[in-house]
Formats: sequence, C-alpha cells, structure tokens
Amino acid sequence: MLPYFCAMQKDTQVFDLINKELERQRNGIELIASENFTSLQVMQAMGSVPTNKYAEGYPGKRFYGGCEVIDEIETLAIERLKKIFNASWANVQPHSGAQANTAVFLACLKPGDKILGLDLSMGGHLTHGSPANFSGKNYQALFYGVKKETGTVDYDHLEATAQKEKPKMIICGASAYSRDWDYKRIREVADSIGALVLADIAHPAGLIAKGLLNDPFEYCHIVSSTTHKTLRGPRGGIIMMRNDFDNPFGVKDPKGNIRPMSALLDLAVFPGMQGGPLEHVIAAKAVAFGEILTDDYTRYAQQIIQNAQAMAKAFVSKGYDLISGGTDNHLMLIDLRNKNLTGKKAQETLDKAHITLNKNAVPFDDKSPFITSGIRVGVPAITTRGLKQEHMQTIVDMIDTVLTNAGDDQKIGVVKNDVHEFMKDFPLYPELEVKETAMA
Ligand code: DSN
Repeated sequence: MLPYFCAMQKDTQVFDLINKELERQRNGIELIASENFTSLQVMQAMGSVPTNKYAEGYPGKRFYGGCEVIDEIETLAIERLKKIFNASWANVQPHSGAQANTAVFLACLKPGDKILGLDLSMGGHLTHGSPANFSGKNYQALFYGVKKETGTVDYDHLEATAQKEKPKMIICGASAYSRDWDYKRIREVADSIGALVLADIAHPAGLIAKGLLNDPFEYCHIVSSTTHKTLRGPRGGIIMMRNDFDNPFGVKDPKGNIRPMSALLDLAVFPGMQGGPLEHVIAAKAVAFGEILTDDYTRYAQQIIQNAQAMAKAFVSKGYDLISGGTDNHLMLIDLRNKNLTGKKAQETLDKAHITLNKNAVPFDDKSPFITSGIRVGVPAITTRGLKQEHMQTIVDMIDTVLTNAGDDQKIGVVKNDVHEFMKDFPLYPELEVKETAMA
C-alpha cells in the first residue's frame, strides 16, 4: 500500500454498486443496439496505470516527459486500427464519437457553414446537425430523410437538397437505421457541389471492418466512429482516412498554414477540443483492435448479421412493423403503433422483465422524442454472450408476451424469471466474482 493510501479502506459503497451492475448485466437480455460487452482484457487495460499519465500531444511530439511507453501504446492502437480498415491515417484520441465528430467539423468547416445530415427523427444522430447540439448551433444544418413508403434513405431528396443548398459537408451514418448505405451515390452528389463526405460508422463499424457491409472508405473523405458498439472496445471515439487530402475550404492550422487534412484533424482533436488523451482507454482500444483482427471476431460479426436477420424474421412473423421491413446490419427499428403501444411504455414494461432496449422515434413519428412510437432492437451484446439465430425466436416470444400483457405484472414476473434462467446458459464474465451482499 502506498503511504498516502493507508487511510483509505476499500470503497465498498462504490464496488457494491459495480457488483450490482454486473449482476444486472448478467441476468438480463441486453438489446440496446449501441451496447456491447467488452472482453475482460479490454476492461483490464482500461483500469490500468496509463490512467496516471499526462500525454498531451501525439507519439514523438508530447508536451510532457516520460511518454516513451505511452507513445508505444498509442502507436500500436493507431497501427492496428489502420490495418482493420485499410486506412492510411487514424486518430485514436477522441474521448467519444461526439468528440470525434466535433473535431472533424472543427478541422473541415468554419462556423456558419452548411452541413447536410440524416434527420435525427429519421434515425440520424445528434451530432449530425441537431439544433440541440454543437453541430446545429455552430453550423447551418440541413437534413435529408427516409422515404415513407420504404423507410430507406431518400437519396433523391438528399441530392436535391445538396444541389439547392450547396452544403460544405454531407454526413452519412445513423443511430437508428437498419439498412446499408449507398456511399458511392453520396460521393457523386458531393463531388458535383464540391462538398466533403463524412461517414459516421459508429453503429455498424464492426460489420464494415469485416467486409459485411459496403465500404465507406472507398468514397467518403473522412470516417468517424465510436469504439464501444459493434467494435466491442472501450467507450471512445476514432477518426480515420484512407487517403489524405488538402482541405478544400481553406481551413488553416493555428499558425495560419494550409495543411493536409490529417494534420488539421490531429490539431482539431488536440489542442482544438481536447486536452490530455485518455491513454488507459487508448490501451484498451489497442486491445480491442487486436481482437478485431482475429478470425474469432470475423465469426462474431457474421453471427451478428445472422442473429439480426433471424430476430427480424421472428418479429415480422408476430405482426411487428419493422421500418424498411427488415435489416442489413445489427439492429432493427420497430413501429409499435399497430400494437397500440408507445415506445416509452414498451421500454418501461420490458425493463420489468429485465429485457433492455430503448424507445426510439420512428420516421414520421407523431409522438415526442420522450414518448416515441417505436423501439430500437440490436443484437451485438447478446451475440457476444453466445446467442445464435435459433435463440432469437425465444427472445421475440418473451418480448411479445411482455408487450401483449403490459398491464399484468404477474405474467411479466414469470417472463423475468424465464429471462434469468435463459441467460444462465450464456455466462457473462464468469471470471468475476460477485459478493453475496451485492446480490441481495
Ligand atoms: N447514444 C448512441 C446510440 O444509442 O446509438 C448514439 O450516440
């Protein structure tokens, strides 16, 4: 024990709560599309000594001494990430996906420039221009949507808006969209007006990494992502490019020099909008990237798609209205209006049975974002736990029983017990012990 830690006892208050959270994760069925379970070694790296180190700057160019090992860690993370996506440049320092997008905007645009993204109410993301977010406050945000008849991106509308408004940047990517993207078409539109294309692949990144979805790097100038969704790493963000290029809009570095995009992006992350990087998280990112480069992860990504398709089919067979009729990726968006339920009610009722998902606006929703008409269901986390396509029907049956008996706590209680029994066959972190007291 170090001298100044002597007075400290183990903080049972906090660790009991952490144990309770472990039990919650173990017992339940986790269907939040943006969540996953990292490996133990990813968590070990996250809870490790690089958390003690300041390392402002980049490998070989730090503002602090003693960064030689940190440099090796960060370089390893960068090199592994570049290999995964066949990228030529990457920045692993963004603390989150929102930070990654903030840096891209800072590097590429001037305040007041026009951007064009998928409407949040149609499946887009806050950082793609929502008025509540920096992206909608500092930039002039325009939106495209999905077609009412098909639920798929309305590329004609995107193109018409782009031609009329001439945004400087077109953003593709979503947080609640179950179909693949036509990056080629978006790039053609962008080229016709001299715009940049940012692909935010936070959700499907793991599937893209393994070639199971279209490759955004072929057509999009810049690609951002989180690392904790399908990529199954620690919570964090990343920015990548396959080909570097000079910023076409004359954005300069702090010294007034025109620089390649890679340099401007690095400067935008630090010192532009972050200080010291979270090197313990970067170490955990490196571990996760190493896992993604394995064949085991390839099989995992393939299983995600098989599970999502089996689950979508099971929902459709029970009369659920899936936006776009199905899925190409890891998630599905369900309109519950034909079941006379709101998203809020569904989420809260399923929570009682320890089935966790989130309410979500559906395209052309008539309810507020706090109520919503839909739910978003994703399979990355249950796939990590080892569930296969043959288990998807069981889960949909349990969800359906809960939703069709929303007022019947006794029936929901029975499902909750079934959920616990079912998930015992898919142990989560068996290496971690839970104290009796925390299980009460
Ligand atoms: N909050 C994330 C999601 O659930 O998709 C997006 O940032």
